Amino acid sequence: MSKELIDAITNFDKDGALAITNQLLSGDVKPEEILDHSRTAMQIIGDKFEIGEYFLPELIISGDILSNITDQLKPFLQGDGTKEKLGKVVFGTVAGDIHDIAKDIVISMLDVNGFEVIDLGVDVSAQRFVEAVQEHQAEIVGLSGFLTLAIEPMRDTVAAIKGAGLTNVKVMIGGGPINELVCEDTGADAWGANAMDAVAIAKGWVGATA
Ligand code: B12
Repeated sequence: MSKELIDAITNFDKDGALAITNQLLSGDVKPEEILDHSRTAMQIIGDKFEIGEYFLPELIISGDILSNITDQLKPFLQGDGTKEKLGKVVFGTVAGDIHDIAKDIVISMLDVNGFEVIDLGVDVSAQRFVEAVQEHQAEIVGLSGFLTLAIEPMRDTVAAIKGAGLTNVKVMIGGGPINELVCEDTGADAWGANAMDAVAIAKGWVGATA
């Protein structure tokens, strides 16, 4: 069934992909597992785009399919039942980058795990992050980015936050090109490969058990 889902996405069969997602969910397959298969499919499409076999329309169509799948998954994302808010997180996709599907998934997971998340959207300037942290008195900032070109705005955003004297605020980063080296380079406090990492990192920072 997982192969069927990957095939449906990579064949741009939206109805098929949504029907399979439904079947998987009613068969008690975890949303995280369905996300993993979707990610594999997006990787295949991204790779074909990179070698010039696919173009922007294919990215747009597959992005729309993935968006619809994640909307279907959101009610099934389970937290740990925490009722009181653990802390505030300001989250956004950095300047110059408009990829937001992954951002929305991470925000949903933080939300169901007890965090209050202020979603700044996409193409968010460093200054806007600083203002939002000050306005909401957030303890944590999450930066998402999928373009290699997003790394520099991430570095600028970390510098702007620390430069504004918000030295107690922790910054985590994630998205396509992000790894340990990029994390060190940007000066961020942590990086994560997926939404569960984001939850574990944030919980660690507020002293809650992961
Ligand atoms: C869909 C898509 C699009 C859609 C986005 C739709 C949307 N609403 O988001 C559209 C069509 C808009 C798009 C546009 C472009 N795209 Co695009 N896109 C993709 C694609 C196929 C999938 C991205 C995605 O959503 N993946 C699914 C998510 C769910 O996967 P995930 O990584 O597992 O998500 C987890 C982690 O990232 C992590 N995470 C994410 N953020 C954070 C944050 C924190 C704090 C933490 C801890 C974790 C975390 O948690 C997530 C959930 O578990 C990728 C290919 C790929 N391999 O990723 C290319 C890709 C990212 N795009 C690419 C490019 C080049 C572009 C364009 C420049 C194309 C163009 N010529 O215009 C434009 C850029 C526009 C812009 N200014 O941003 C390149 C980037 C290359 C590079 N290295 O810079 C890629 C890699 C394709 C490729 N292989 O060439 N794109």
